[in-house]
Amino acid sequence: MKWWQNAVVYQIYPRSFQDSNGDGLGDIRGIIQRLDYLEELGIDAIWLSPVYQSPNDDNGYDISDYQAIHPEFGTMDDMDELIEEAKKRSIRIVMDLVVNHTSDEHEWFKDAKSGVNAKYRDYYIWRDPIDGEEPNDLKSTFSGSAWTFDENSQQYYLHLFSKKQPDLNWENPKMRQDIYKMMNFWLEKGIGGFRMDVIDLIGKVPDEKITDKGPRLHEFLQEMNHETFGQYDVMTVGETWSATPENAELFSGADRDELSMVFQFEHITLDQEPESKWALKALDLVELKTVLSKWQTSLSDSAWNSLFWNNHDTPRVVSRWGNDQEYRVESAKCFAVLLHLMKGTPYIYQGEEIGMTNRLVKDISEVKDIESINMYKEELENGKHSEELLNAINHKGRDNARTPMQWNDEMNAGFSKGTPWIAVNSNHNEINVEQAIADQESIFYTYKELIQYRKENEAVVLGAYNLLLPNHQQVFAYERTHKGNKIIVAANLSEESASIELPETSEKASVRFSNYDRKQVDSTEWILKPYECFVIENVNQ
Ligand code: TEU
Ligand code: CA
Repeated sequence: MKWWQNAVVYQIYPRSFQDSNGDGLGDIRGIIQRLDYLEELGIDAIWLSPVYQSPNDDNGYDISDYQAIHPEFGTMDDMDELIEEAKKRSIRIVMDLVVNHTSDEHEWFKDAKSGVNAKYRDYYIWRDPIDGEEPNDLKSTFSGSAWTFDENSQQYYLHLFSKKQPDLNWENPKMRQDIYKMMNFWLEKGIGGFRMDVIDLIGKVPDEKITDKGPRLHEFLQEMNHETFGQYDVMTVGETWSATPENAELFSGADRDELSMVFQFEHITLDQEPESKWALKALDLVELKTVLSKWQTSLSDSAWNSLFWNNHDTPRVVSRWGNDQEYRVESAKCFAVLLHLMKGTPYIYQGEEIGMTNRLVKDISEVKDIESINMYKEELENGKHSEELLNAINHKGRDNARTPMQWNDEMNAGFSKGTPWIAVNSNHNEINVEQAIADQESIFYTYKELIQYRKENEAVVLGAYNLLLPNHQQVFAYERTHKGNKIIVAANLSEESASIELPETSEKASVRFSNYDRKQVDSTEWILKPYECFVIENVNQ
């Protein structure tokens, strides 16, 4: 078994985690100060969102120097100390690799823009206008065309994200070798691996409007593996919005020499219409159970699942699919138990472990995220009303995940002694780490116990998964079986009580992780309270 198969990964969005010097921005020294907290939680690795040199057009996902630390986050010495201090606590640092695009302020692009014969011109994707227009109707994820005209050379360049994030040309072998050199610079520092930003886009064929699943994608990933991380005992996780169980085998099969695992997003898109995430649709629990169960059962033993509800791009799950008012604690524990007892590597997004919630905005002036701001502008011009757009942003905007980590009930939730770059959620008085640590019944201790449980129970890591009650509209229940040892996991994801039937259990069966006061297993007819979850162990001992 690889270390990352029974590991739990904690994602830090550094800008919002802990500010150590009072400038209102989280930083690396702030993370070092909080390593004891993460050791207490029991996580094995930190996925660190970008801390590199960047103009912050997309909060660091627009990199202008891959081998320099943004001064707002600190110095390379701070980064080396973070890797060292984390290692002392058996925590690996997994860096964010953003190589589908650079910033337009990267030296390569500054050179490329200087003219058609520039040394780095072909590191990017340039095309002549067609009939005086963009080469085709490829769209940017951040609204508008994916092509921007460069007056100087009278050509368009491609950017699937903001115009300050020009796409790299992966057809260029010299460009690829420069990326591999950079990756080896980081691997030689002893990092634990890479999370790879939109990595399924590097095989794009723009002239045929192919963006994901391009013809050379797996060739590039195998080359990258052989030239860099394949020589280390590290973890790689690809962000692949196009993943299906079929291609996940190609990305993560043990014999593929590609990645350890991928983030698939099929469950994340269940509460939207096909056209966009902003077109809201109510989640259908049966669909959620079907999709997640498909991923649990269709990957072969040689491939591997990642498991997540949240990241820095998604609204917070307790607000999105739970109940962040009356049943906030109960529903947050339901999502923790459901995710952490599945097969795969679980990811915890900062604040998820204390049940942090979305933060509502009343006006677009409060919004920081380029994706939301560009959508608002574009849709306003298309005649949509501001209230409808703000409602969509309050449901799906990425700022929901980026409000500062809530450490205590003091000013700015203990995140910063200065003015935070983004408003702190006013519920930090009740929802914060200090309160959670002091309360044995807090969500924090459910996460801590689940992380420990994974380490002690091979059934959680390797057990076969089987969905129970597939058509129940309120209850998500499944069983895991390994070498005759079976556990049953059940959660009522509704505000009404729910009655279910469960398989016969042995005398020795016992209840674990109950978020109410359920103590024993006493029948096959169960009535679950609103947002009640529990695990039954020794089901058939
Ligand atoms: O996200 C890829 C991406 O497409 C998301 O931005 C998604 O489309 C959007 O959030 C709707 O859910 C990665 C990074 O995670 C994101 O933060 C960056 O903005 C993006 O790539 C560009 O680097
Ligand atoms: Ca700071």
